[in-house]
Amino acid sequence: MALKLKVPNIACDACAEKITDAIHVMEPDALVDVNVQDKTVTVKSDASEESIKQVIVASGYSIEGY
Ligand SMILES: [Cu+2]
Repeated sequence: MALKLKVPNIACDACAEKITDAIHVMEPDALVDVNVQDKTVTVKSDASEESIKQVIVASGYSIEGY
């Protein structure tokens, strides 16, 4: 499943790294692409959409429309 999320409070590469690491703790095989410019997170994994969103929120970020 590929999921593209808008995460408005991504500000820099450290944010991208933090989100990527958090997702990988839950789902080591997930393909995570964070675009700092566009403030988007694209995730390809077998994890549910809900669980990925929860990991991002638990890391201190907000998801548009969630
Ligand atoms: Cu940052």
